[in-house]
Amino acid sequence: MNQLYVFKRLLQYVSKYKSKLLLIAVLGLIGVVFEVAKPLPIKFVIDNVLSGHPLPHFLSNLFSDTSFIENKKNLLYASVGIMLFIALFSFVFSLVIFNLTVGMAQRLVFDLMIDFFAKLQRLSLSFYSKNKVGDLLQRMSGDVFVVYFLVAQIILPALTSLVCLGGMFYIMSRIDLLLAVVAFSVVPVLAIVLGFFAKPMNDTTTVQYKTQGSFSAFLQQSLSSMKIIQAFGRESFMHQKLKKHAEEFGNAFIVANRVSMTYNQMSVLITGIASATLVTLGALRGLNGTLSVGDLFIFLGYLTALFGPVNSLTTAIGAAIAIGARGKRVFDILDSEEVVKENPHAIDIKYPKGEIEFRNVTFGYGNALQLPVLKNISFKVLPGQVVALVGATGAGKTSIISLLSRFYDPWKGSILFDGVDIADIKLHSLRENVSLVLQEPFIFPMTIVENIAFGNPEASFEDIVEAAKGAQAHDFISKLPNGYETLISEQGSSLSGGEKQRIAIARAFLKKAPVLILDEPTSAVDSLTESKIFEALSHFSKGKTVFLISHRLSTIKHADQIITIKEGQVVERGTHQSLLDENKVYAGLYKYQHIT
Ligand code: DCP
Ligand code: MG
Repeated sequence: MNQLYVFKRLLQYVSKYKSKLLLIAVLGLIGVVFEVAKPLPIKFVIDNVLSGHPLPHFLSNLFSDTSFIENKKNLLYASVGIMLFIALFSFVFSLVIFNLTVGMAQRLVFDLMIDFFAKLQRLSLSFYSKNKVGDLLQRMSGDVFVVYFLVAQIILPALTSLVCLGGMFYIMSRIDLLLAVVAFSVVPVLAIVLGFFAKPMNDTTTVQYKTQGSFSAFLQQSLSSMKIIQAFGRESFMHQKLKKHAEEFGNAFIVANRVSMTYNQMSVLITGIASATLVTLGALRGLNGTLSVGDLFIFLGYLTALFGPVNSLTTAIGAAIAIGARGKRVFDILDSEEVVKENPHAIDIKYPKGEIEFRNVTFGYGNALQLPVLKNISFKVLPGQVVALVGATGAGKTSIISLLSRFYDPWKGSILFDGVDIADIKLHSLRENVSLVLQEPFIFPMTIVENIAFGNPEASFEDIVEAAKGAQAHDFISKLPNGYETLISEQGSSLSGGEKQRIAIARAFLKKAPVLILDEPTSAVDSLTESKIFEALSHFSKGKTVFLISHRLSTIKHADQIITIKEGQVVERGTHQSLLDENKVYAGLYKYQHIT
């Protein structure tokens, strides 16, 4: 992805605000007229008031009664009046332009952020195993501002500077062509210097934003694992690591800034040399009488004023280079491939029944060259059946249900929901029909009510309480100071592991989906509470297809179907009794649990 591509993409965002940009540009150009006109009244004061030269004809012709302008004081007041008028108007104009620009640029950043977040929500879990949250955070909260800089530091300043330089050149060349050409000869010299600096500036800023991203990523990871760091007493180890990241970022920052600073200072030096040349030439012309003092004054005035637009042009170019590097970080994500893609002809599940079939599914988390985690898995579950997946840790149980919710796509084979390949079902529709309780329950930093109703925001309070009762969560929730309105702190740290699990179960109970998946939902609760939850489960799951993963085999005895997974393969299927009769893997596991 190159710089031009980044600009093309950014301009697509800007084009939404074309008319506003045009308005700002027009106002900016009017502002330029004031800017260019600023030194002119002083020329009148010097040449026509103080030195007594007559006014130029085009001005004196404006007055029918010449006695007014023949009075020097009147002329002085008029010139000063014009100066004040210009000052006042440029003040008002810059305020208006600034407000319009900032407002528009802020909208642009907002647009880009929203798209970025929407994309993040579409990207599959394999993306998140490759990209660090902290780095993504940096891209979304920092790097998206490129679009702001594009408008506020590049497009508008470059445009007004160019026009301003054009206007100055016109007036200067009217006074003295040669001097004007000398003044403007800085422009090609600056271009050559820029050509020399462009690549190093791009390279060093790229490194700067990359190291900044890994710094944020490290910081985010440490902050969210502070408990483990403290528990293991590894503060100084983490401190060293942070220092290393901070140093890398700091060094990259210094190098990048040193390069752009050198570039900026070289531009200042070059314009400085040009000024010195001009002052010499101009003064010499003044001495031999070719230039009036007023003209010389205008010339010198423009010369200092020339710095402004020339500097904002060079800054704009420097900013453009930095934007290329930062914008790439944004569009790398916005353009990254959605591994779990929605088929354009995908359908909605209209009348879900909840029949699930795995057909020769092979899957792994890496690429197809690595070893698969699931090998040739096939089974069928009828609507309303309870199916239990059992097997040793790492056998692949969680992987199977992750495929069913389409967090990942299988390498080979297919998964069918009511006879339709889930790859042909809209992601939203598929997930709407599957309720999930994950092995590691996730609790949002919101109130308990919001957490339980997360999958069914329209649920009534009575339904929420009923689900909580079923999940054996009602009692402990009622004892909390604010009951159902209690706000859970970040990462749910104010709840115990078992309490979090019960809230996650209540959430799944409340979501009216025909397929319910429970991945070790009760691993952190005591056996009495567990048996109560399973009693409620049979009430809440009436008519639903239930996938149950549990290491405590006593909880799955009544399943309609038990599937034993070993090293990613289905090794046996049947009911509790038939598998005991077969006396193979399941029977072995069950007997072991019963003896101990
Ligand atoms: N695996 C992986 N990348 C992931 C998740 C898992 O490489 N993001 C690997 C680790 C295991 C294998 O896949 O070797 C199967 O993992 P599962 O989580 O599917 O295993 P189980 O759910 O059966 O294990 P447990 O009972 O411990 O939950
Ligand atoms: Mg698991």
